[in-house]
Amino acid sequence: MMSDTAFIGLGSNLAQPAEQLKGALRDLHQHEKVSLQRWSHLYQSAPMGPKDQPDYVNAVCQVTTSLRPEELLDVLQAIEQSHGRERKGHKWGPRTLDLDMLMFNDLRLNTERLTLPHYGMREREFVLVPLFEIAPDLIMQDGLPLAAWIHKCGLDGLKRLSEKIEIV
Ligand code: A4P
Ligand code: MG
Repeated sequence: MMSDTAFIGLGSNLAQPAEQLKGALRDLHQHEKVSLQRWSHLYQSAPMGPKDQPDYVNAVCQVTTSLRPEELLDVLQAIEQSHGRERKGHKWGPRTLDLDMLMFNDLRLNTERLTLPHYGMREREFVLVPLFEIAPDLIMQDGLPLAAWIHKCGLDGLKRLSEKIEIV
């Protein structure tokens, strides 16, 4: 039973970012214990953190799954690896593919491997805006609607790309 719902943030700024995100959505779609429900347009933005790196392309998707949160993280990390992700240990550096688990049901978790909801969501318009596109009624962990979080976060220079990914 794929009875649990998770939101996943996708990001890339190397090696044809749009293609990386497209491939990652296909990989999720093809996993037998993950069912891809909805996904946002692609959004381009300047890098948060070090500026000497290319612009990012981001998206958010919603899945249902029969996996436990740690197992879903394993799947996300395996997909990152298969897309040539290198962990160089330098914070917020460029990457071919980054998959962050934003939320898993309304679970709160803080283990060595997994913090839920994702620690950085609140400040990241490139997460909140695509999330709003696919889940406009979402209530966040502090009880406020997602729209209120977006209002506080501001919308500096996030650009929605015209292409919407088709999954076949
Ligand atoms: N981890 C804990 N909680 C989670 C979770 N909810 N989802 C642990 C995923 N992973 C989680 O992640 C480090 C460890 O976090 C994992 O081993 C996992 O056990 P990582 O992907 O290896 O490291 P990272 O992604 O380089 O670090 P970090 O701090 O997660 O980077 P961010 O926050 O993802 O930032 N600018 C724009 N415009 N768009 C972007 O997408 N992304 C970054 C990277 C920088 N600037 C950006 C963007
Ligand atoms: Mg990450």
